[in-house]
Amino acid sequence: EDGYDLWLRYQPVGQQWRDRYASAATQIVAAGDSPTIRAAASELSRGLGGMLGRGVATASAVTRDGAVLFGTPATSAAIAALDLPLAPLGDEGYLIRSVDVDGHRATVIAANSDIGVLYGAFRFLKLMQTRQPIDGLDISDAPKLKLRVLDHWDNLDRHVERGYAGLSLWDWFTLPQWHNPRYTDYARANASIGINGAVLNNVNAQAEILTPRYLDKVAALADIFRPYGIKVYLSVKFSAPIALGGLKTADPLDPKVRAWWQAKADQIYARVPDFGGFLVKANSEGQPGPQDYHRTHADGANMLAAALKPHGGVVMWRAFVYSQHDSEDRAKQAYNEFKPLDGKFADNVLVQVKNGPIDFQPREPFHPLFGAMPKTPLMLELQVTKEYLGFNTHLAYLGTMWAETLDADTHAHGPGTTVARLIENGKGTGLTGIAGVANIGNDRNWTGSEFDQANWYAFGRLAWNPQASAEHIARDWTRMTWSERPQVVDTITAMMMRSREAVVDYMTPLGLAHQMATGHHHGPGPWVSNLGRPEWNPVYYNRADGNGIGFDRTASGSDAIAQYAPPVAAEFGSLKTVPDKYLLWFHHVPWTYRMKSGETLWDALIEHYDRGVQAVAGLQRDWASLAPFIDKRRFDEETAFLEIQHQDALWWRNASIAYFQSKSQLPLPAGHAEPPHDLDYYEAIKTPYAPGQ
Ligand code: BDP
Repeated sequence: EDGYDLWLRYQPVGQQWRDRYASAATQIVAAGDSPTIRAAASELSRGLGGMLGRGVATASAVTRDGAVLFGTPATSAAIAALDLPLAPLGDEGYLIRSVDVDGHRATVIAANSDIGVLYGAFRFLKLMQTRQPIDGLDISDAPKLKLRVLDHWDNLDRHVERGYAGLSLWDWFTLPQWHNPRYTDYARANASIGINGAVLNNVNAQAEILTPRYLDKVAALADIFRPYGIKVYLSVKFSAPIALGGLKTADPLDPKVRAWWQAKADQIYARVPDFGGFLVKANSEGQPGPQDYHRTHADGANMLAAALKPHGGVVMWRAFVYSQHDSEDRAKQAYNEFKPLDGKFADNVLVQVKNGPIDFQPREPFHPLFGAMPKTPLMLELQVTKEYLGFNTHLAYLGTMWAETLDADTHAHGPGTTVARLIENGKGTGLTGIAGVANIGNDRNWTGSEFDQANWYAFGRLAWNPQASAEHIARDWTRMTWSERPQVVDTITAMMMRSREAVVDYMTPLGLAHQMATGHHHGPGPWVSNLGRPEWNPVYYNRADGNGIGFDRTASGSDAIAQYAPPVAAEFGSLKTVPDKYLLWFHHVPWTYRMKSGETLWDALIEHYDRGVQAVAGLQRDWASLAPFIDKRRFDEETAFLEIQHQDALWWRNASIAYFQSKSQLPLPAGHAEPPHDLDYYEAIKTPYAPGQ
């Protein structure tokens, strides 16, 4: 096994399950022959055939016990006759039920739309992949969010920004003629977890993607993805009217600029009638935007929205902004720029907000814009690729991290206003969504490591249901990816569940953030202070000095805390109630500050670093115990990656302690080893060709 099959391996089930399943899957009966229904039929053939170890017959009607009938009431009189309660399932939901059809025992997979049927087919297969019964079924499900989108930060030369899994999957050079079968497998994998959109190119966009030559290539991908319910979207460069259209300005209120975008949208929809829309990074990190013309983000977004509106497209406008002139506290800037614009966006605009106020750190409190824009649909942006969590080699299951954000209580409209509930609310537009920055490339195993597949998987599952349990998701993924053996499932699930906390502990414990080395963000750099803008430097975030450490975001400091609803501000703002995990995010405290546990901050900090390193050693031990049960190639790769992670964790621990000790001048608590080298040694370590920059 080389990981190519992801969680869709469909390996033969053990004898006891084969006996149970075989009689409930004797015949595949497709109602309809659209490309989507054909995709469902082919997936069921592949999945049932693989798991049962024999081909399963196809038929045009139910003629024996154990038939699997799938379609919509519109395409099948047999399904219509069952009079199933499909109305509440919307456009994408499905129902799976054990029924009687023409006197035969059957399973029906039904939906209002073909794509719902395909999702149902994958769910039916998952029941078997996770060894659930498939008789006596009565399941119905529908996604809670409308846009479930992967953002590919892929450049046209196939370099992937923050990508650790090879080159871009999109081979622009051979498109539109060559349809690499991988494009279809990508679509299958996404459909299996309900992802229904893909932004094909980097948010740091190249204008050329909008030229007819590239739009033809985009259209080819859209055609391949369409049967799987996946719409394509593009990141656009705000200055494209200048770069491509020869205009003198990209001012969103200029009629020529507006006409250019309208014509461009028309040109796109002529090729891709169901094109999803635009994703925009504007006035952030050097990207052009409406503020270049003294216009607002709303002016910019609404111009693009107007161009897309006649065709049904949407604008996903990013709130990830920070600018040179306001660097007092970078964490405050998105809120400051966007909150005043609440209510000013067109009804086909979503504002896309990262989970935390800084930038995809191993841990951040939730972004204060959640709850602060009651009139604007907010789309949550997560980073599936592990830019700040050890690239592809560190084992860090992000399901727990995302659940932490989704479950966070903003108190915006009283207690229980979690981020999940906020993003499920389209504010009257019907628009809801979530985006994940993809971790996918052309590596054989797609994501650069086996365990990073779990993050793609978990993103899809949480996009479908933001209130799903990260642990259930990990367990399902493990069963499908590794083994049905309980020992393997329990061990791997437990490893995954504690993995992200380990990364937080060895990289940025107790609310520290942005301590990574310059540019590539690989390895520690807590001492870095030489970068052009203050908020690019780790010292800006840790503020360590002879007295103490941490960023004061209370009223005595930047007062970022005031951007949260009063109960949250009160909790995080008080040293008595702030959770330890956010202590240094919100407070600057002396090295000798007494933690709730009674120990000093200094001692607690050291303990966290060591706990992180020990946790990785624990992952290694657990993994080693699974050697007899895991195929050799995948086992060996993960063994090596865990060793890399262990060395990196030690490096993080030693370098961070060496730096902070140079400030605190305190001895390490008993039982904790001094870093083996001095600070100069760690500062001199460079990783010049680290991937993903
Ligand atoms: C940061 C990345 C950078 C992205 C930026 C963004 O380092 O490569 O361009 O986010 O989200 O995390 O726009």
